[in-house]
Amino acid sequence: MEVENNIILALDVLNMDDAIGIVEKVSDYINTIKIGYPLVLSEGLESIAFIKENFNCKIIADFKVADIPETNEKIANLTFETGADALIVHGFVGEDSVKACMDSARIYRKQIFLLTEMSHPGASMFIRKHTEEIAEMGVKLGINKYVGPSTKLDRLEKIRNIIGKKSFLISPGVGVQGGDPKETLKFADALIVGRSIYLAHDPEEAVKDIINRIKF
Ligand code: OMP
Repeated sequence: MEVENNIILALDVLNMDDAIGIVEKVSDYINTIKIGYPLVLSEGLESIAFIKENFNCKIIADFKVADIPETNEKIANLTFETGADALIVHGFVGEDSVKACMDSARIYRKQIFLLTEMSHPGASMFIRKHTEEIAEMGVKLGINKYVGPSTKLDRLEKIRNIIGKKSFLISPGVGVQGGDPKETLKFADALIVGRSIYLAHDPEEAVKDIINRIKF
């Protein structure tokens, strides 16, 4: 996955007008957009296809899929049918549930990202205790795309060490949640950024600012 400027836009807005307005402002710099529950539950699954077709970008569907294998398979199939290029899948549900999404991705020739640990404070209660095992399970299953937190760089480094240099690691938590873009890219291949861009007075300037912070 070639992520332009190493920045993935998390498009967590609640209507299509806002979504289109933001993407229009940043599309010269960003070619990969993450769409999740906020936009899809507001505007429908077809918002994925709409953004993809109108802006010629890659879409990562963030449904943090975490169900039994049979339900995971249905969720993954529906997501890939709508045109999403990749799907974020929770690892804590275990191998069979993750495999169901991998099987779907194989059939549709799409990708999955395995979520290893989360960026918010509450992640330390449960998921953190199993991060390494989740990443190890991903490696065993042959997964080469992962999500890990930019708010905890020691954890991100651990995840990188487990998944290896060749895996693709994307990292949310930059900006509002406290993660630093440049530091994060020491371990991650791309940043996931939402509010720092879509809530900015000038989203284009916000993206340019992150690009500058990464470079210098
Ligand atoms: P901002 O905090 O607004 O930049 O948004 C971060 C985005 O990344 C949101 O879409 C979150 O749902 C998502 N995210 C996290 O913030 N933390 C995680 O641990 C995982 C994700 C994710 O899977 O994308």
